[in-house]
Amino acid sequence: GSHHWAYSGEDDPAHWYNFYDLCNGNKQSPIDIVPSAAKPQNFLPIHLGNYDTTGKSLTLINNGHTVLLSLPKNYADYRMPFVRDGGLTNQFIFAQVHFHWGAEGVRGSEHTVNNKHYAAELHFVHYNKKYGSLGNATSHPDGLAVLGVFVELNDTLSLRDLLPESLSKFYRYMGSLTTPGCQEIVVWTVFADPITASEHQLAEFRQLISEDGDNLINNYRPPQPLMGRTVHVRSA
Ligand code: SG4
Ligand code: ZN
Repeated sequence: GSHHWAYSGEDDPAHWYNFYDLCNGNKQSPIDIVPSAAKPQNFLPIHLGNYDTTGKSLTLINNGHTVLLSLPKNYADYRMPFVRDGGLTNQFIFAQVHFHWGAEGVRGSEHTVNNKHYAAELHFVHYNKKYGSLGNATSHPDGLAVLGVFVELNDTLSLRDLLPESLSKFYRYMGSLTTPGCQEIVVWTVFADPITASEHQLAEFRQLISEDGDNLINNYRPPQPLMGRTVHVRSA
């Protein structure tokens, strides 16, 4: 589908299902994470490959819904960043990282913890290697692995700090894309430890303009019902 969707107004998240059926499914994302209800599990540590190979070749674009950082199309296969282990069933290849943020620092994350919002949330989107591309992977229930990272306000940030210092504690559940068409194809990993950003840095994001010509703010979907799903937690 290609019907207009937005985070406020007539096409806000409460109305996405009118044009995107799947947004009304039983395994939607994001969710509210309740740590005391999460089931402890002995996942292997998350293994990130090629995450330290960067370059001047990273592109940052505003696509009207978010800011998206990706690698060039001709990036060599052997250098592609990937994630495996951590309870994932296969190797998942990096596709892009994007952001969700609020108008103020008290909201902006998509996932919440005990109903607490962080100021922003990063999503590292990866596709299952066996499907060859992001496009192919989005029609399979084991198509994507997204790593979610909370952003807390503070005063220092270097780009290396886009991932938390410790990856050892994370939540794991089966969910969906958090934007239309809301396909239920994502194994979600949400790290417990946040990274930090300054109010000034988030102010830069809030200057961006959305597809509709408004300020690009509050581009997060509210938590969706668990509908009996189990949230697992790894803590080393
Ligand atoms: C954002 O709208 C990105 O622009 C989309 O990326 C992304 O879709 C979508 O969010 C949903 O991703 O981690 N929040 S999420 O569930 O990655 C995909 C693109 O359209 C398929 C490239
Ligand atoms: Zn996202």
